[in-house]
Amino acid sequence: MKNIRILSIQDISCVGQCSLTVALPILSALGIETAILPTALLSTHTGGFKGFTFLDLQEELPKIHAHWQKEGISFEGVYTGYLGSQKDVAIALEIARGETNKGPFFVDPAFGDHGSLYYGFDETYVKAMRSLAEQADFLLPNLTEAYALLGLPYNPNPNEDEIKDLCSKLHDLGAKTIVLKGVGPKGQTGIVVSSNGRFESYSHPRIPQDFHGTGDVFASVFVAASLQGLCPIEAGKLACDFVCKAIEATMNDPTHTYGVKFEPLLGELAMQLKELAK
Ligand code: PXL
Repeated sequence: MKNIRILSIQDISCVGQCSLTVALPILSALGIETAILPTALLSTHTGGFKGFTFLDLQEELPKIHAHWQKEGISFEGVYTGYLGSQKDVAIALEIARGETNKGPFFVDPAFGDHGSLYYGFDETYVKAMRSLAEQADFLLPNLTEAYALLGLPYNPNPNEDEIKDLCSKLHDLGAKTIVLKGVGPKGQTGIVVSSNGRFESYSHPRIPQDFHGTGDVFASVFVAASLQGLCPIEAGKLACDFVCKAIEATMNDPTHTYGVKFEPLLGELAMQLKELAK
């Protein structure tokens, strides 16, 4: 497995198994050294908990970046997720498309699901996120985010032609490879990968239970597997299957409703990726 250093720009939700508390263990287990740029500090994620705290770290970000530039620190990829504010998005873009990033730019828009935006986000944030999507080498939206990025009404069940059209419009924005999540035939869910005129898909039976942070688990596995040399559909399959296993490991535990219990599965995932990346 390759020894690679990337930067992940996301919030820290102290409790809740999402964003950096998911990205760090997964990327590390899969052999990727992961530097972080935390955009905000929250007591928990914003879904399912009441009265969470939120400290915006945006004043700190340019100072951290300036220090890295002075030290000549750079990365072999940048992966962004939930950021928090429009200003964070602008800074993330500057870093991802400047000298600090020598590798691919992975963008998980991470601003909505099931046809709605996450708490605290509005059209202005979506518009800012569009500027990241335009520059993405890999864009990983769910259906909600894909439609919102394009300013189109949400359709939870697009047919194949509509999915192709959606991907083509996202390419028109500028995104190179698109991994559209949450699509599949009836009773199934999965991904569609659209890249260089090729269109591939993967689906599996849909588990009828939702957990927070599964998008972050998917993105983290996808980023690591891609950097370890897997093609997008193979990286996507690995990520889909891992999310399913993590959901299955969590769904019978009524005390664990905030995220998925992915940690005990990381050893097996690392071995799987090592085999696939040979
Ligand atoms: O999993 C995405 C995510 C990340 N960070 C925070 C969130 C969410 C989703 O709700 O609230 C703070």
